[in-house]
Amino acid sequence: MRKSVSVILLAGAISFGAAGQETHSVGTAEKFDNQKVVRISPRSIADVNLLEQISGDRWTCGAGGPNGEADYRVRISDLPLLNQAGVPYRVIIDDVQSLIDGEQAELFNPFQDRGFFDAYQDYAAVSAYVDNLVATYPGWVTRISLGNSIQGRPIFGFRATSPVPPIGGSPRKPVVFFNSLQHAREWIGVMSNLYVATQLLSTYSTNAAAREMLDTYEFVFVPISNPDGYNLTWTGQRLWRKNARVISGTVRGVDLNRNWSVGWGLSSGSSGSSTSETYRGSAPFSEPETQVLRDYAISVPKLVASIDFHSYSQLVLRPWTYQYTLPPGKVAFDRIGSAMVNAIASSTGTQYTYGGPDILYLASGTAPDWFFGTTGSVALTIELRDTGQYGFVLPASYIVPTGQDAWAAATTMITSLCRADLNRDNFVDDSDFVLFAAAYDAFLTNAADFTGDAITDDYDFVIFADAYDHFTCP
Ligand code: 0X9
Ligand code: ZN
Repeated sequence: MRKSVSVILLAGAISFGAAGQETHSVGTAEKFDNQKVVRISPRSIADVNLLEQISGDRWTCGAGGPNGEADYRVRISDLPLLNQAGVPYRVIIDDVQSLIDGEQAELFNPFQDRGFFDAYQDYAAVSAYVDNLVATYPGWVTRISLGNSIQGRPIFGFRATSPVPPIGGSPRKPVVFFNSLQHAREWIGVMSNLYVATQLLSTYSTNAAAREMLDTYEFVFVPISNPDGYNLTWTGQRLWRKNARVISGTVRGVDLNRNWSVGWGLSSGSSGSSTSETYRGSAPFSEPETQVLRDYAISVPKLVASIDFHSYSQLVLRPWTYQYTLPPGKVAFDRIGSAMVNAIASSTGTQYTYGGPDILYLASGTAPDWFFGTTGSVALTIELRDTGQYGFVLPASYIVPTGQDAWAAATTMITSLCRADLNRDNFVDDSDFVLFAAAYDAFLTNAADFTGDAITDDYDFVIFADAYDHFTCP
């Protein structure tokens, strides 16, 4: 089987590219000439296996499930293999390299006067933007450093909240966490994440929902979870997905979204082979990037919700991602997820689909499964635009509209949380009261801690009682 994209960092060394036999050495951009992206409609698993063999680079699956359509990057010279085998497919991207060339021309056009969200931004520019936010919103935004990537790049982020103090003298408000770019080539995630942060902060005084959110919660944004991979995509390896772990002398990489401990290691949703694009790594949390994200999340006293931004396919995905078994609180996920896709549709007219692994594919060892599995908080994956016209090489003109999708989704998720619905059946009723009372009596558990102080106490009771009076989720 042909292996996936590999980069050689050692001078003079040579490697073979995926879906292409071209070789390249240090500093040379990997080229994707004579390659297309095809959308296959597999008749059986054999068709998928054939594509895994000749391509090795699945871009994504469209909504429709494991037996639905899947997108693969292939060489033109391999199309006869598909034809011979009779695999039903259509070409969705005719010329991968020309998309990348167009993007490069736009990126490095010196004559364009652009705002931050009119163009994709590299690691240094994103870092500078975070400093700008800190300077623009002193006391509201704090830069954080979570730790370093495998090549030593800081994984930075920022905390954002209003000066309204946490209820009841709690040291910290409950936290909502937004994470993007575990996958290096999914540039739109970085921009959408920053767009959400910017909207939240800049509309505080004009938008009641933004004010309510910033007064109630603290937001943590980590725009670039995989800085080494991001760097590769900006320096010639535009379609790099994984991190930059060196294996057998070559940068092969681990898929960070297969490296988390919940569901880790299953071959149904990850690979044990380092040449695969879904290589899970040698052990759960073998990678520094997932370690530092995990450690930061563990340090948060009360995490209420998180979104892991990816692209593409326009999906809102609930847990579990590693198994079809329904998660506890599935009805609450359904309520929140449906509200999110409806909100996106009414905001930008763009259709997203909500669902579980049945509408995509199984993925083992993902971040959202870990967040949900270990904290019980609402944890979602959002696959942003588009649906395959441009795939990962989404033109910059999509940044603002996709940011608006993300903003509609994020605000709706938060305002739909209904935290007092402790058993997550979409009603705040006596069965929740029983759970609340038990937590209150035990005094230590943070199960019903709405204030974020890790104790269920009278302050939480006030919040619970208010929701109980309304008897239903808002
Ligand atoms: O495979 C992934 O990690 C995500 N898709 S992507 O195309 N961005 O790589 C999706 C993972 C989450 N969910 C499910 N498979 N349900
Ligand atoms: Zn992804």
